[in-house]
Amino acid sequence: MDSFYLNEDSENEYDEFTALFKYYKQKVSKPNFNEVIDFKRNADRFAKTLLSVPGDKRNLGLKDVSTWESYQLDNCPGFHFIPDPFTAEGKNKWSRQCVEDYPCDQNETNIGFLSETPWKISNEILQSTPKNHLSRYSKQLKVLKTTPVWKLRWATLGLRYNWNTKEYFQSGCSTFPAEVNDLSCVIASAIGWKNYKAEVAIVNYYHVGTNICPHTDHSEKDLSCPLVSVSFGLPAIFLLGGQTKDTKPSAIMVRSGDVIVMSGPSRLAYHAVPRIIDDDVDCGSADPLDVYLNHTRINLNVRQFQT
Ligand SMILES: O=C(O)CCC(=O)C(=O)O
Repeated sequence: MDSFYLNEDSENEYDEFTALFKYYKQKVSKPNFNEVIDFKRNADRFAKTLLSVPGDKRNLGLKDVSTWESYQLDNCPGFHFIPDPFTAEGKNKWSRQCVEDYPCDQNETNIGFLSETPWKISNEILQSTPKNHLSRYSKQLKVLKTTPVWKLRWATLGLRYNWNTKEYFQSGCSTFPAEVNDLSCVIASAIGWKNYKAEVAIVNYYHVGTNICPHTDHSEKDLSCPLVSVSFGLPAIFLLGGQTKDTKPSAIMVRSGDVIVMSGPSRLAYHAVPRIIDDDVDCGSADPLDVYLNHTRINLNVRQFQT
């Protein structure tokens, strides 16, 4: 299965959102990215706001908050894009937690409840000299595909989620990581939302060729609280539309460390990730985490459930 939320998406329907989703998702030929909004490469084309939050947040792996910028889109009020507010160490720390810690600790995953980290890639295997004319890159990918971590698609933190009914289970929740709450509070507060309380998160793990279909996140009790979304690893195309799939979405380039906040009217906007962008180069590292992130995108998607 390479798509999440297949039952919600009507792939045979024709609407503006589905049409663009299919365009960016296509495998036959590489889509053209000319229309993709790239806040990093074309920053001068977009209005930006400087953000600030008092206090030193370096313990959360964040750069000085007075250096953060936020971009918004006229056609989708409440949407904020904060280009990579993390330090390099911060990105490493958060992605490692997403792979090593969050899939266990009584958090449910698509491969069940894990008693230990699925992270089992030996440095030795990754560093060993490639045989049979395989480049190191191909060898690393081959090894990765044999490890449990490759099977991870999602993990839920806090309240468990019923993917069929799209409701949260009220019981059997795991302890929500305090640090994820701290991180989300700083981000929410930077866009002016005080008293955020993160209660649920879905960690999505995407390999090249996988995607998440058009959907809205409407299962939370209080839909006025922002959704905070943080990405690590491979870049991706993120589609952001309107309240129905008849609105043509904007395509936005999301890279490692970038943060998206969906608040106000954008909180219930259709969105999707049709394509993970494969750099297709040897990352030059034998650190298993670097190798994993060279083939994967991680998205930590945080919500407040109720007021
Ligand atoms: O991966 C992303 O950027 C979006 C994930 C998402 O939409 C979700 O978890 O509901």
